[in-house]
Amino acid sequence: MKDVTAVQDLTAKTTSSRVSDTSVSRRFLKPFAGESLSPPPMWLMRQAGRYLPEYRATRKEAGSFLDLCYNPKLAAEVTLQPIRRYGFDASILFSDILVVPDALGQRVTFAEGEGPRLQPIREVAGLARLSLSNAGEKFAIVWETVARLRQDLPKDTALIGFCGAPWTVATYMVEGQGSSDQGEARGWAYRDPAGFAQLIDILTDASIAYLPGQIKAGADVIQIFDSWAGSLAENQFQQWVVLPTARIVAALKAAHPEVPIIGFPKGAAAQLQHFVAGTNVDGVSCDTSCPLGVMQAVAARGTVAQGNLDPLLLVAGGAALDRRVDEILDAMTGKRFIFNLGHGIVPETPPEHVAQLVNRVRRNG
Ligand code: 1CP
Repeated sequence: MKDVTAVQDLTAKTTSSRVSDTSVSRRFLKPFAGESLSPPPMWLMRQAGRYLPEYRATRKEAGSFLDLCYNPKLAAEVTLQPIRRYGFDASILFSDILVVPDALGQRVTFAEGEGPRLQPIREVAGLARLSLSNAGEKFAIVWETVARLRQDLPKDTALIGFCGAPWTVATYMVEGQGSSDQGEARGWAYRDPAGFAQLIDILTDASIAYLPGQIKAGADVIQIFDSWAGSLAENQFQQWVVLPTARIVAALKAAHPEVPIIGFPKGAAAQLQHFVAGTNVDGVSCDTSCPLGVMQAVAARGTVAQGNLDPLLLVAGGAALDRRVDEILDAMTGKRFIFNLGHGIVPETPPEHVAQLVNRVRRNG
């Protein structure tokens, strides 16, 4: 508890950028107020990234990937790059879900051309390395990026803050890197559920300390990325995905009821209604395998559905891309819907295909 208070003190010191903004009506937020827009608001997961030459240049200037995440000026710059090119309705803070374990004391590195690397934590004794009381300094750097963005973004562009969901962040902390089946984390959760719950609780508390600082600095919406939710059995999904996410949502809603929260339980389309009911999120991001009928059903029950174009269609481009965009729009127009991909843009994506997509969604081409 003492840990959380220390970070909350820091949050209180963050200058609020929200106050001057309340009169601006951002179209991105309208589906959350029950309005369906045509064309729908749009943004793309990983809209800042290696597919853009200007990102590659800034990334080089910054040094390592985490140096970029912890440099408010350059992190804000790469956040703005896709907004300048494509005029998306929302921008997403440039950072990473692994900033949280790094801030807690489990140092993260990104080897060039490879994914993240962490010294794995495989049992309760390893949790002693983690401390929320020291995390505030790194969180504050991210909050500064958000505050800069709120100043520099066009006034009608929404700003999305985010964190990784406890389950997904835990998988990286336990594996020490990305993995195809999250086997080490699932194994620990079965072998020693009480010990694994301590890790999940630490991450839930950290998210509850981290996200309000993003909101106070100017984030209009929060997205919680649970990229590996789909690897869990039904009862494990309830315990490690639904309950911790519900605790984060309840804490944010108590302090900031006006800020919509989007969940992204990737790979869990069959549990989507259950996820929405159990967590109280305002929107769900739907992966590529989620049937449009499921997205329609979610939207019909009053939750915003976001998604779900295949990022590989954005590599392919051409008529196949146009056809699928039209199918998604035909299914979702008139509903509470935000156009997005089912997962992040891949580095091979030609930037002109993104322009083609934007024109198609906005019915300009
Ligand atoms: O420049 C580079 O080489 C790094 C590539 C990169 C980028 C652009 C990484 C490393 N992270 C990011 C940015 C990022 N990551 C954002 C920024 C905002 C935007 O969308 O534009 C966000 C929201 C994330 C979130 C994130 N990081 C997730 C959840 C979403 C998802 O993609 O599933 C995950 C799982 C990560 C971990 C991560 N960070 C980076 C990589 C390569 C990975 C995946 C590792 C693996 O293979 O498991």
